[in-house]
Amino acid sequence: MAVHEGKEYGVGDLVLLDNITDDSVVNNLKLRFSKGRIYSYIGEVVVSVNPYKQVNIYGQDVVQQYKNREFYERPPHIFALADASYKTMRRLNKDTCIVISGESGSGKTEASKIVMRYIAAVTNANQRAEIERVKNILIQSTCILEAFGNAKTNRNDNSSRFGKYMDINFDFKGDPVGGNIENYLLEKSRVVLQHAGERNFHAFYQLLVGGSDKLLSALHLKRDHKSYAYVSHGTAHPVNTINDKQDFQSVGAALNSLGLSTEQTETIWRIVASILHLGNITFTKDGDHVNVANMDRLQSVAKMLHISDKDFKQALLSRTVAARGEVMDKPLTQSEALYARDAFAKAIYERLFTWVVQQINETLRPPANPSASLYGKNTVIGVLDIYGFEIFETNSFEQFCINYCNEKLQQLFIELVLKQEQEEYEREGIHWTPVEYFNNRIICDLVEQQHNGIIALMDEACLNVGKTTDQTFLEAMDKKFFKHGHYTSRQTAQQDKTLAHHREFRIKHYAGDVVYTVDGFLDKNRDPIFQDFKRLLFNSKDSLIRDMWPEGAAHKTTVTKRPLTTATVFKNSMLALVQKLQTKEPHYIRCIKPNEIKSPSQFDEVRVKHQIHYLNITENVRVRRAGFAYRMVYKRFLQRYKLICQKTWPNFPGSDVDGVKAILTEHRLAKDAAFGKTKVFIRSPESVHYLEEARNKKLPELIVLLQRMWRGAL
Ligand code: AD9
Ligand code: MG
Repeated sequence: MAVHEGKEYGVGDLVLLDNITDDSVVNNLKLRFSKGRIYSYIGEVVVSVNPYKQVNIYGQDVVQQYKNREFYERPPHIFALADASYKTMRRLNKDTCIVISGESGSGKTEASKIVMRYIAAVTNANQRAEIERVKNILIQSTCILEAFGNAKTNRNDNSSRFGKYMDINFDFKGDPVGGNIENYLLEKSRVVLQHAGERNFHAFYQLLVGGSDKLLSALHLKRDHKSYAYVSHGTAHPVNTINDKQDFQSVGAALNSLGLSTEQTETIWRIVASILHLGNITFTKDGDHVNVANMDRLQSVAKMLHISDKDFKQALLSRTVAARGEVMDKPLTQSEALYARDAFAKAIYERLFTWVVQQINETLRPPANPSASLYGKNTVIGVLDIYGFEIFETNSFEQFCINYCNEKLQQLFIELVLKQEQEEYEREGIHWTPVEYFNNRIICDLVEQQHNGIIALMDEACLNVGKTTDQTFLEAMDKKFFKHGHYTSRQTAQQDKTLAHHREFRIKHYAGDVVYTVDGFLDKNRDPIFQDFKRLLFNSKDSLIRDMWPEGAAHKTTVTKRPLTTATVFKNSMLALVQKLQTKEPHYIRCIKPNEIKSPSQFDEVRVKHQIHYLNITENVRVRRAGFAYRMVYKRFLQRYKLICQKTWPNFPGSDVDGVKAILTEHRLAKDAAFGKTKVFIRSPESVHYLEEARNKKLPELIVLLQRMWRGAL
């Protein structure tokens, strides 16, 4: 078994550990990490440790070593998982998905790109032009999505600030013919505010650093990012691991490959520029009268968005209120005007992001393929790459959503891995005893339960505009979750010194305790954007901007239905996602972050142990082993080990299962095995080691024998 690369590399498959504990798992991963082996298996689950350096293991030569091979034939690698997912899809004509999880900075997005590159490398043997186009867009789209949806955070220089699920559609020949991206909740508050050490979305800096002088002048921009409030809060620019100039070029090329016109690309950068200008608009106050302090900024924004200065000014300073068919303008206070400005900036950016995703989807829309039904349906591989679990110094509504999303994925993993395993034993008629593990369903329920969960309480609070505040929402939660084992607030735990003040609550997540600051929760959940802004953008002279805001067509007196809250939309999209993943054959990549300092050489055992623990890695190994460390279909087992048994070498005349039994009996291992319907199950890793060693000993003899035969033949 190639998984055994030699003792100095530890075990490639963690189920082969002699003693399964968190410590032994950590030690094994540490040993492998120190030898540049960043991947390990738990059966068919890949455990990936972020190397924090370029590793030369993704080339075309390596692709060839994994193409069309079985999982255990080569040392652990993501390529094997990508290949298994692809093979399952082709052989069984079944949709598959690859679920990548792990905390922020553990390597999920990189893993998803490696999967995509592998799929691109092993398909389209006939060089069909249309397939090449699709592959090119699949690869290029990541660079666009990262520009607009990723940012430097204190955890990761290229942190995904949105969730992404990508379906790749294949035709009956197994070539990619299209795809679709679903994006989840972009962290748009970053557009207007970044914490110390962080940046806004990459696109802003790419434009300022990489845009030509001509472009910047057309956009009324100065190159110095410090001139713009929205990109200088975090004071983290430039980042030494990021080349904004080069990235700007790549994004331009990628946008081009989508088939966007020069005008459309120009509109994208004009929108980005408009946000930079917006952030510099300030307001003066004269008595009750609020005015714009710097009209030149306002004019720049209007010019970028092709809207009228006058209407824009009015939308910034007042708000249309419609009551009983009457329409009137209500002036905003200075702080309301600032709030409106920021809400406007966030909304424009979010729409731009959604529009970009839509363009990618348009170009990837799979063709209706009449021939597919003749040969079986078009099949899909889904790749899920979300924002990882995160704990910051201050955690807000966004972290609450991100961490809830991670809870959902953990829940899916627990259910499916356990279910799959159970099903396998049942299918094969093997008796097994379930393994104990922590089920995080209780935390998912705390957040999402209808009427009784945190999101339901938040929505209820949002209904009572004016009456409820973040503080009263917190009190309502305290009352409701007083006895909940995974919820603590300052009020419910007066003694608790870790909650610094009265505006915080704590959730005991599967991956650790997170203290959330309740400030802003209700506002972010309601997420209001005034009708006036929508109308303003709908009336833009730029048809693309106009198309982005169709709801601006509504008349002033139209009372629009209250939209669903942000958290509810997010919750619904998570439920739909989980449902979708459940219909597919899942493959898992579990990513581990080896240290907090992005070092290629440091392996922080405490941090890794914590991740091993909450990812249920050790339980996963135990479940996988639930008595049996190893399993293989009879035919393959016979092929692999027939050389170590006199009865089976060189050929066994009987059935595969009898051949396997003959091998195990000759080596006195039959008692350590169970015989399922299609597979042999072996209980202890020692037996597998023993078989492998016997095979390794025999191989040189065979080679000598073969050489003799050769010479004889010559
Ligand atoms: V977050 O939840 O989006 O904040 P990710 O996606 O888990 O996070 P990411 O893939 O962005 O983490 O990895 C973080 C950084 O680690 C990358 O920018 C690389 O510098 C580094 N990395 C991760 N995986 C690899 C790899 N296989 N080879 C080389 C890697 N570098
Ligand atoms: Mg990521």
